[in-house]
Amino acid sequence: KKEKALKVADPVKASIDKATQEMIARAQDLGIDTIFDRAESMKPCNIGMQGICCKNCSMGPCRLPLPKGGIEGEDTRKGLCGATPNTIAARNFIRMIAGGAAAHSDHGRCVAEVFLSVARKESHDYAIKDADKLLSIAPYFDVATTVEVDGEVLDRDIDEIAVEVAEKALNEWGKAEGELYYLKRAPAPLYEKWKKQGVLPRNIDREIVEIMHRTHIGVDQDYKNLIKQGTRAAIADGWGGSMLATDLQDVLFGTPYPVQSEANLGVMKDDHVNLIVHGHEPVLSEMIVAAAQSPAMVEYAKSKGAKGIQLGGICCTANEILQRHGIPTAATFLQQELAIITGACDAMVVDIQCIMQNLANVAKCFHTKLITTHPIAKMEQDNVMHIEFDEHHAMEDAEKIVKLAIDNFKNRGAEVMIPRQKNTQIAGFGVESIEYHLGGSFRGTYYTLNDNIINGRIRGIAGVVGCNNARTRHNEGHIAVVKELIKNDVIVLTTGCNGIACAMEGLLTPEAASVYCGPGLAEVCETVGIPPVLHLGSCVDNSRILLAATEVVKAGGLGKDISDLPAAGSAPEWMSEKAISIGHYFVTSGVYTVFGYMLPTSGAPVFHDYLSKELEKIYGGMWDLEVDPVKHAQKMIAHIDKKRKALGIDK
Ligand code: SF4
Ligand code: MSK
Repeated sequence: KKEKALKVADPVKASIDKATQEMIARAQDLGIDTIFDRAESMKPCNIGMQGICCKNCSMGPCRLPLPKGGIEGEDTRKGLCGATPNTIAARNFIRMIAGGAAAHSDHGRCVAEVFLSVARKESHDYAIKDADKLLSIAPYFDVATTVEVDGEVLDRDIDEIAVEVAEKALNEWGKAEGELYYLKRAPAPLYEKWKKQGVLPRNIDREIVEIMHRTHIGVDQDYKNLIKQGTRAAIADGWGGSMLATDLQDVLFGTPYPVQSEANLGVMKDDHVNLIVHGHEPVLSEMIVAAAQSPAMVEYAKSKGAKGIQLGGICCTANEILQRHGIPTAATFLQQELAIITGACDAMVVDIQCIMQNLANVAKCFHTKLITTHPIAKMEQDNVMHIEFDEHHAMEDAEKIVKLAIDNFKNRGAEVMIPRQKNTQIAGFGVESIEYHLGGSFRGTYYTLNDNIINGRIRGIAGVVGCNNARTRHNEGHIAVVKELIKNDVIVLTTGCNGIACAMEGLLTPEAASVYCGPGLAEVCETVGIPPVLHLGSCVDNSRILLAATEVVKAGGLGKDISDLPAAGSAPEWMSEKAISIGHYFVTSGVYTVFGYMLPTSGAPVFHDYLSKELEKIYGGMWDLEVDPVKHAQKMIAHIDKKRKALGIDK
């Protein structure tokens, strides 16, 4: 059944990417609506956008629009209970942090549970792939890696260490006393700031629950006190749930090292079985990669008339299997419907987060099998299959899914139209590989990151991350911000859909250095053979940016805290609650962080000013909003220059 959109988007205005434009037009020809069309038909609520609509009780929603011409004199707006715009905006803001921190951290919990079952030898399809990483994190949990026998120091049994680390890690979600183990990984001055402010997270779940309590009607009514709890939950995400997810995934599936791959819808092949994995959690997709690459499955695909099996990824599941296996990236968040509209997607497997419900409606128009796999993320539509993933028979589940895709290859009915566009990418970076590729340490030689920042070849570091947003032109903000930064010698660390957008544009190649970079950054990239934009992985891997910044601080020469570094953060096209949580843990870790599109705080000017001015006095980092991407990057560069000056290394 074909559905007709009320209004259709102009493909060229909707995206800067040719493949996306072609596929939006094809969808419109077929009468299938996509998110781009729906964004034309439905406009957002202006009051909600400003953060000043409260629906925390049934006497509301109470909407407090800013008077035309702004506030003169006292701001007398209030909800039925008397809640002020600042209280309402702060409550809404920290509820977004709770949503984002919960998503990242629940992902981390799932990985920790799988890790525990592997450590206890209850799940036989996984093994510990990176024992060195396990040994490197064990001390943070106070887990000994050696044992003394008869006066001799011996290595402890790795399985014993794994069980102990897994138990302590899992306990981080709900322990009754103390604080999160990983907080002490932060530079000491940052830890002391958190301690002084009383925002050290106690356990991950508690901080999220406390946000829900404090934002209930009639509880916390002081926007400064509310944001303090938002800070505690955001730190529990960045330095807790997300960091644990990243580390335990590295231990289980391997720490990423640079790999070559490709990106954009053109990675799909019309003569192969196309199996797409989409979402965030790599526990099942790791198995799907293994199953799809097994000779038996490849032979089976050939027996069904295909030349092989082409795996591809969307969103952060894509980033996870790209980083560790070089599996090509098919699409960003906004292109997910388009992957099915190629008519060549034989199966799409989804896990959690960023999965549009409309995928099921689009899949109805094609032969695509849409498969949900997670008990907490099902779809109601009757054309969706649910194959529940269980780590105890992970490979069996994965083989079942790969076989389903292969068996579906023959059912392609509609004409296949795969856009030709794709680009080469070098991904797979992390703290370890940045160190390795830039001279083997962070300081002390011609090649190292710190030395090149100090001598000015690299002006500073930017973390540019986050989603696509159908309210902005797809990828335009991402690419313009990143190009402006590297043109000005700022090296970019990327994750999430920004990483995918940069890959599609060819920015994740060493060759991009001579085309797009200023002379200093180009020289460094060409000397060591790295791209000017380093892909650090998925949304939870923003924790790698925190740790990279920490290593730069520890190496010396650039101040004593993250807030001293010539560094800035950005999310040009953000849309998810997770982005607000990430933004807030960047800010409260000392990073000046600029968001594009909008911030849901503009209707509460006092609260907005607190986030964008006052927080700097407490944590050294602050929020900012800039819609114009070039000005957005220039603001980041101005901050970087301010920090260079303070360090005495400006030119
Ligand atoms: Fe209105 Fe207060 Fe209820 Fe919010 S909590 S909906 S401001 S009465
Ligand atoms: S997938 S959270 S759209 S980055 Fe992590 Fe992309 Fe944002 Fe989802």
